[in-house]
Amino acid sequence: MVENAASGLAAQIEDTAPTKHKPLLEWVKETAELTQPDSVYWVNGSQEEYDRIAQEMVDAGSLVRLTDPQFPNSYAAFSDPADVARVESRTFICSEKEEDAGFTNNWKDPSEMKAILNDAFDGAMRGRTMYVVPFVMGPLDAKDPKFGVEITDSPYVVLSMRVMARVGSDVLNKIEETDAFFVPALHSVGAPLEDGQEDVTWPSSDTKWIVHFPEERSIVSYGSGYGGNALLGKKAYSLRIASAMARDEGWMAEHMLILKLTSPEGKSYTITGAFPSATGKTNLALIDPTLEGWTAETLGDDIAWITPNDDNELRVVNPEYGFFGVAPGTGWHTNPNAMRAISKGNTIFTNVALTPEGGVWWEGLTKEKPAKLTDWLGNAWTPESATPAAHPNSRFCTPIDQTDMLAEEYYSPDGIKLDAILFGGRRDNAIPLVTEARSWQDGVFKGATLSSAQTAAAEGTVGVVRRDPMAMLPFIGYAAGDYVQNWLNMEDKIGQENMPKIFLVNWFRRNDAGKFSWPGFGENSRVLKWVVERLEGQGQGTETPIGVIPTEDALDLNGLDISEENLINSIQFVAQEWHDEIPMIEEWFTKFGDKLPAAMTEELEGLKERLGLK
Ligand code: GTP
Ligand code: SPV
Ligand code: MN
Repeated sequence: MVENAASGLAAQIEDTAPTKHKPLLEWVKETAELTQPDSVYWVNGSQEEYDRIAQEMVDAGSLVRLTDPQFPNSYAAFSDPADVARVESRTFICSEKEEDAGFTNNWKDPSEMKAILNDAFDGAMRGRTMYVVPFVMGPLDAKDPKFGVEITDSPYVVLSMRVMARVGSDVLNKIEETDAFFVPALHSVGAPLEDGQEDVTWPSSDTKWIVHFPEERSIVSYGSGYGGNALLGKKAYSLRIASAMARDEGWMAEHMLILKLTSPEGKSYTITGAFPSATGKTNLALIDPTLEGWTAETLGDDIAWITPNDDNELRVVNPEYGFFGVAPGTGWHTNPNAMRAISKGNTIFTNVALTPEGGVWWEGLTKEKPAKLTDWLGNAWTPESATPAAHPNSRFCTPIDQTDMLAEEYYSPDGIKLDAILFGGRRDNAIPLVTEARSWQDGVFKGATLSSAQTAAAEGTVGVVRRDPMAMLPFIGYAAGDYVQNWLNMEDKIGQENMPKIFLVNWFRRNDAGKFSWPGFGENSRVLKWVVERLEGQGQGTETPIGVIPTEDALDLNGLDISEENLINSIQFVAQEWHDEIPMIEEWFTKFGDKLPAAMTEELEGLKERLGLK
């Protein structure tokens, strides 16, 4: 019976598919035969379609339409409490050889993994609709557009993908016209419905697999509906698969925000920032500078594709189309630009709390806590409740063009010239507020040894410090040593004198009272100003063993209310803290084995010497 239904479906696909692209049709048919959905639907990307799918979800009880006029045409979704973040322990890079996945990734033999996935996907979409979502990461008119097609049985994923990526008929037509390669990205929540079985609001499976085949450039994800596990254009494609493409083609796919900053003199600079998950990219990307006369425009808050060109420039493009931002901590007082974008509507919130007015709330949205809420688990909540109202990894998903500060270069397939790169960690100590790297190679060393306290963006213990190279630990699609080498190679491509300057930053140092000593958010513009001054060959600094840090009076502190103690605690270099770091870095480097580039050992030895440790 099932077989009949499945072969009927294959015929239906053949007759009704809006494309003749052979490999795509074959893959869709094969997938339908394996997963046995009730029906197949090709996503065209229209507003009408988005509204209809959202309405179907509202009718089914799996999406809440917000009625508070502060959030027009917006929805809230609530996940299964066991499906709230990326699952790094279930994320795999299945290269042919284990050594090519490297020590930062889980690995399984590709054919072994395919057998497992084949079993998991057998009948996995029973009782559900299989959606086919054609998408492109980056502008459709790029020289070499990076296409993908996500097959998913989650309407939530369909709606979110339409916000986060360019999807639909235009993309499909271009794939067909140019007979383009596309990355097949197969996703199921892994919760088939038997005849008459009632659905739950957030179907998912206890078993989760987030799998990448970097050599054949394909993705398979099973069991989760959340964020990077399921919106496969994002981390799976634009970082893990794209980083492998980038290594082969001589560019870089990075976990970075992209910010265009214009000084009072009218000079513009582009700065990217690689900070680990939930460590401040969206906030810096949307910064509202507190310094008079400085203008910030954004190009992206999470992913940057960086390509050397023939004019010896690094050009940077954001492949995404929306923001998937951490909700907690986002408010009018911390991130007004994000709030303005969200308030235009068309936003999908996940795992936030609901207000009695039919709006949303999360910790940090307002300074005052509302008297009454329904928390993300559906329970009544008051300020006296012991648990947070919103999940710490709750998110807003908003179209990028809703921000008033979007730079026009966002739309350019050639992107924008890159001038400076920030590496940032969440550290109570060790990393000063800002340090200028001594060279590109030293900057790569700073990136390769970047450390940060873990956050709620992935499973694991929040607060534990781990090394997170270039903020890419969970996203490098191949061996980490080769990845570091790819960074070093950029200098050979465009020349030492043309390299962006690299800076190490930390907004999260704590004082003796355990409080953040630097106010952060809009005040980070003071650090950006110093960065720009250094690019212009100005800006006072003190030479330290790790690089140049600003002198106390080099930072523009005009109008800033900060105690002397907090200022010093923020910007200082403490030799002892780096003496303590060295053994940790040495241990970290042993993990790279013989893939560790010699340049990294050279930098480590140089640092030890400058610290007086040898
Ligand atoms: P992902 O989307 O997971 O990659 O995160 P992200 O790097 O974009 O982090 P985001 O900007 O969303 O910030 C995460 C958390 O850090 C939020 O709760 C912010 O309020 C907080 N945060 C961001 N910038 C600052 C800052 O300058 N100082 C302090 N103290 N907190 C900050
Ligand atoms: C991150 O974890 O870095 C995110 C959220 O940006 S997710 O899309 O879930 O990866
Ligand atoms: Mn991220």
